[in-house]
Amino acid sequence: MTSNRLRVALQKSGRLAIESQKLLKTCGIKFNINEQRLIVHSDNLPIDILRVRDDDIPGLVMDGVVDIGIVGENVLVEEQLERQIYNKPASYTKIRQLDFGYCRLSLAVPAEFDYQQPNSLSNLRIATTYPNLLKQFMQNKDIAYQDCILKGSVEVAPRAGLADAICDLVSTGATLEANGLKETEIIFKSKACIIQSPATQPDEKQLLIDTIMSRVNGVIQAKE
Ligand code: PRT
Ligand code: ZN
Repeated sequence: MTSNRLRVALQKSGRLAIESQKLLKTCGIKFNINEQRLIVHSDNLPIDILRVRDDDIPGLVMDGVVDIGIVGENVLVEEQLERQIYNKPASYTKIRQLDFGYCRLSLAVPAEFDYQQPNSLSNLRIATTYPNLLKQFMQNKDIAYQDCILKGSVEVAPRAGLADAICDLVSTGATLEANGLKETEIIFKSKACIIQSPATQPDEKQLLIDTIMSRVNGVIQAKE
């Protein structure tokens, strides 16, 4: 399935959606989002924008279904680790780090938990949406644990009796506090980035990517 148009994957809605659209628009790519539509054609350049769940973006890039994507490094590295287990295509090129989507993946425990070091979690159950990043951290420290993989509501897992601790994204820390949890260890720092597929072939597409990237660099430098 090759197309001469550059395919760009963005988060449809959520924390990265508005900033991602704004960045492309500031780079001179004209388009109008129709909430109902998955694909949006640019009005002035040979670019198609695909609006998807953020979790699908790394795989679409790694499989060469789209040329570039904007996604959080947390989702990107988690998907890469997952694909490596199953020998699926897992390569990409990070062509730009962006200045939004800042967060950290952290371990957190109930406020009354006597936490000294990661070892304090030995043989306990940890709820997370990021099992592979958690596994990488715990294996590096040689700590045995069990996981409880949840797609949402991770922060309520300890109170609900599903887990002893959690490994979840944190930005201000307000969600942890509201759930009686304390952050004990940062295991991964993340921000949004632009990734490119190893499969992007025709020269015209690469030229267009280079043009967009030089505009992105200009936009970001102007803000600094
Ligand atoms: O529907 P879709 O699957 O596309 O979206 P999503 O619900 O999976 O993701 P979304 O939109 O919530 O987040 C998209 C990306 O934004 C994440 O993958 C991160 O890269 C980045 N990001 C930045 C965050 C946060 N900050 C963040 N605070 N993603 C999630 N959170 C959540 C966190 O999970 C926790 O529930 O916010 C809560 C904590 O926030 P604080 O401020 O209370 O600490
Ligand atoms: Zn998601």
